[in-house]
Amino acid sequence: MSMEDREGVIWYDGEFVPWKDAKTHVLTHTLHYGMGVFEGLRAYKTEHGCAIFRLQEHTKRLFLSAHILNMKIPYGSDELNTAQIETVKNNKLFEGAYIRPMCFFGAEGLGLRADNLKVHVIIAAWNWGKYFGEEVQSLGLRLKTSSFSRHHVNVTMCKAKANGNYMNSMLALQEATSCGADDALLLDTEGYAAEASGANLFIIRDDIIYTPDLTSALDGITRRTIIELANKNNFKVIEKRLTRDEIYIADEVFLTGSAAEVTPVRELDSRQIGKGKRGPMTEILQTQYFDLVHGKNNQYDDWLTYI
Ligand code: PPE
Repeated sequence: MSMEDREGVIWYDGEFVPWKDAKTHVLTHTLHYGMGVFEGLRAYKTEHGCAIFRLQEHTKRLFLSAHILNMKIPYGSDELNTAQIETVKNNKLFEGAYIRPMCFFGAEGLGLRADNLKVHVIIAAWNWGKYFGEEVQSLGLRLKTSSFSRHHVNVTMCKAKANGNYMNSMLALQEATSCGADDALLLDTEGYAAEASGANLFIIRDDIIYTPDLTSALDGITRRTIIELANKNNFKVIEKRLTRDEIYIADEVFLTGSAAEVTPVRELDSRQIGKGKRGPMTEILQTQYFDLVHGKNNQYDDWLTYI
């Protein structure tokens, strides 16, 4: 079903408009140059109703991304938090949702020098099932090292979840899928593993968890969650530069992201990783992640915003 042709409502610049009417002019600045910022977060069904996972942190990152791009969001974070809650509620997504807020420059002017641009904000939400499909949750994904490097820190801004950054992700993903893999592993410009096209990377070797430092990878909120859970389990976590061959010889590998959740990796560049399926520590962290987002761990109640 086309994303345009759905029932429901979209929050657009402070009010709800029917889904099918949430249209924007073709001369919208961000459509031409990619200068915009967005978020992606999920709401899950819990015993006490539907709850958005780490809403405040996602909204905070949206504002930080906008700050990096020198974009002034004409709303406060409380307003956008409320709007996201209302978006889930008004679309009756009580079984769970993926929420997509985005800030973009309008069609008030065109050209790189346009200086009269307004910042517009939309929030959409819909039911987005498993990002990689159900079966890979235990079987694991196949990754391929990309010929496209992750952004250099001085080319685009890696700390910003910026629309334009995703051209790089899409080039890498298209290449990987056309070679029969499920996702791409992007290396940084110095050749160290950075992340997948839309998810952070973790590897496990001899019971120690490693994840690339955040020089060119997105500061993922799921990544932070997994580090917290690993610490609670007394699993050692080391953030450092990782080479692709460290991944080849890892015992376990998994990806994290709001959309991707916690997804095991079974292969990189046709080399089997570990036993070629979800490993035991990955399974523990994945199970704890799903328990957490479904409100089954009351130690982290403040990470859940009930609808
Ligand atoms: N790296 C990248 C490049 C990325 O896009 C994401 C999220 C992450 C890491 C993980 O970040 P976090 O969600 O805070 O744990 N990718 C979003 C978009 C995916 C899409 O296909 O669109 C997401 O997961 O919502």
